Amino acid sequence: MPVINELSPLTNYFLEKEEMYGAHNYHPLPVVLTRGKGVFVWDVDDNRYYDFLSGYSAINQGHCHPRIIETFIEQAQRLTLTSRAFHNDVLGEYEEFITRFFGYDKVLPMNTGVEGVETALKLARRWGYEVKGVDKNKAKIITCANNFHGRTISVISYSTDDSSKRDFGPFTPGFDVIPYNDIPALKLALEDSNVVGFLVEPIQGEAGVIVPDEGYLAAAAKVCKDANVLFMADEIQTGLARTGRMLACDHENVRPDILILGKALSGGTMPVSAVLADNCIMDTIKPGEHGSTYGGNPLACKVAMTSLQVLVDEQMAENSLELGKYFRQGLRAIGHEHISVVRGKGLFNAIVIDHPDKDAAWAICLEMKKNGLIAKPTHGDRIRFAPPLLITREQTEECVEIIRKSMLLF
Ligand code: IF1
Repeated sequence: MPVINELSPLTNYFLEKEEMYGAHNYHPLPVVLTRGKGVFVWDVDDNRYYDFLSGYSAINQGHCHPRIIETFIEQAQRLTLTSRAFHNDVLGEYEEFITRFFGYDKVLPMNTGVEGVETALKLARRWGYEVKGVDKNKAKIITCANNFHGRTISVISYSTDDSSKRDFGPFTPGFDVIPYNDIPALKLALEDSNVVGFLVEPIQGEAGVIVPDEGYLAAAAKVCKDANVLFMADEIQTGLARTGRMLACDHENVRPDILILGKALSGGTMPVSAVLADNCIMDTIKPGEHGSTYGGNPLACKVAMTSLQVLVDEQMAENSLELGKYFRQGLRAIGHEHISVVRGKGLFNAIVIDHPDKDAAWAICLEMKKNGLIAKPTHGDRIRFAPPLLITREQTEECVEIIRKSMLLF
């Protein structure tokens, strides 16, 4: 890999190691981070950056939040894993906490987000056969074009993004894809009595923060209810205060039949995911029919409780809602000819770069890095902006100025 001249020897040292010994399954921004605190991260040359990706919204509470880290250290020195072969004195406390927090009968704890999605798919199918009465192995789940729900083979089976699925076949059957933000298309799809679930991102993240029309989620939930189909919300990226409410579904007072959480559920410390549902769905799973080695481990449970409590105690949803509006106003005020779209909800935003140079978004991210803000393009021309939710008004203002200054060169 050519050494990029303007990078320091120390930065190149780490880049070259990854190049030599690591799978090339990512193309990261050329920055090597070594420390994080709140909205800031520092690279190995002690340059400070605003983190405008927040670990793809896994770090909503800010890097190394003191209360979350304190909980982590305390539990890590006591008991980290029992497996589910035995009980422990944390799991039940966590299950009660999170089910009351979100208003569901039960939770099934997992680890990564995609494991949460796979769990939700299994629950929907199992409910379909045992409660709805769909013929065995005929269950169908509806998903949306331009979705991102993770990278397992079943989940990419319904991806419409070639880079996520090319040459990974054969794929898992039982999924239909309809256009996002299209109620008539959903109604039509639900005419099939074998449909057991509709899996949807309240805002499509990887697609470039695609916000559906006002009322889409509520209308989709109603169409599903009328068709006896489970409304399954993937709030792994949109949830946990990111969009200005605890859940993106809260903006439309929609209560998903199956709620899938991940990422910031641990404040960026470790993979923690959760699937919440009521008994009529969750009780279709019997002992020994689903699980994972680390699912519901005491360390994850303690960290998740503190991570959720911090969101509430520090009013991060309210801050996200208010500063998200302020941030979008600032971006629009830049009035740059090549910023064709500014969109988002709360502090979950993106801009679309309309520029003759197809690599302009990447170059803009490199320029923003030089000016102290790190973000990364998605799908070439979209730059996602998602800072930790404890950012202040003054910091938001400073970041708009960094973006404006960086755009001057384009
Ligand atoms: C990557 C972005 C991608 C997610 C939603 C489930 C998952 C994700 C809505 C799976 C994960 C991550 C994965 C990471 C980059 C990032 C991402 F949208 F956030 F930007 F890829 F699309 N549902 N999103 O966003 O959760 O298994 O990763 O814990 O794979 O490159 P996971």
